[in-house]
Amino acid sequence: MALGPSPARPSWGGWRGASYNSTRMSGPSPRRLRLLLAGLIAGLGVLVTSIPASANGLSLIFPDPVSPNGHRIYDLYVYISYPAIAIFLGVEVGLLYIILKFRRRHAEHVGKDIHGNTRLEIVWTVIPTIIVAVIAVLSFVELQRDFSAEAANANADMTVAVRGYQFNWTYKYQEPNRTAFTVGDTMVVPVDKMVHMTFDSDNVIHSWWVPALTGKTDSVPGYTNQSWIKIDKDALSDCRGGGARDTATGGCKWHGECAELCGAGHSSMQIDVLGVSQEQYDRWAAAQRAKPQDGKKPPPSPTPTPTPSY
Ligand SMILES: [Cu+2]
Repeated sequence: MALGPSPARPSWGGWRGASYNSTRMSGPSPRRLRLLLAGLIAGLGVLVTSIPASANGLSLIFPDPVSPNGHRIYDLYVYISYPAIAIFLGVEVGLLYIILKFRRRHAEHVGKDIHGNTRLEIVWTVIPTIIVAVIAVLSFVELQRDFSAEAANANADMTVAVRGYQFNWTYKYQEPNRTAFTVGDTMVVPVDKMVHMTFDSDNVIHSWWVPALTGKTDSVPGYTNQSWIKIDKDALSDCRGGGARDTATGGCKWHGECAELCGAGHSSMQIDVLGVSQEQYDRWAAAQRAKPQDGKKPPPSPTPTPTPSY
């Protein structure tokens, strides 16, 4: 079968032509961009307002701290986060403004080249460097203040040695002139007492974190990290900071989790700290001392069966 002459292939300029190019260059209409911007802002608003409502203490916003070092970490979080949010919004709004204002309106339009503008390049290098340096200094000061051995040991009323296992925690209580004892499950401490804490691990790296009390502290095999807590006395009145009332003791229980992925049972490494009055604590500690201490590992918490992903 004879094929006729193939139709002439339209040239770029002819087939799509000027009308295509002008449509393409003009981009979305300002109305559509305004709608997009409104949608973005609304979405961001919903996200931000829904964060504090998250249950189970799993919130992107820190709970109200109930220990002085928790307060300082909270303050540091605010000092860093609020300017970061302001910078983020400033950059995004500036970006949208520039996209709208300086968009390519005509196919022939060639924008001004700003490559090689030394002054501009110095400014956008120096400003972020200063910001990162300020964050580093503030963070380092806080680490020295609350996580150094000296700070953690200062005026300690008692020491609790926290040890991570796969997948559980134990707490060894050491008080001056008292018999030491070890418990698993809940860590019980008297409020308004300086509790020095040490952290190590039996196996892999874990991280002990109760956001209302103190920062994440890694428990590392063969190495001892240190921190401390001193739960505010008046925190027992309202269990603030996401605490739950413990009806048996009248104390408050603050919740946390292992913050270092440590194996298949990582999600089961929950943490509970029960703050009680000194009298309640003395009663509880006497009962623990009366129990036989066999020095064994705690029973492992249930380990989820790893399921292969396909
Ligand atoms: Cu862990």
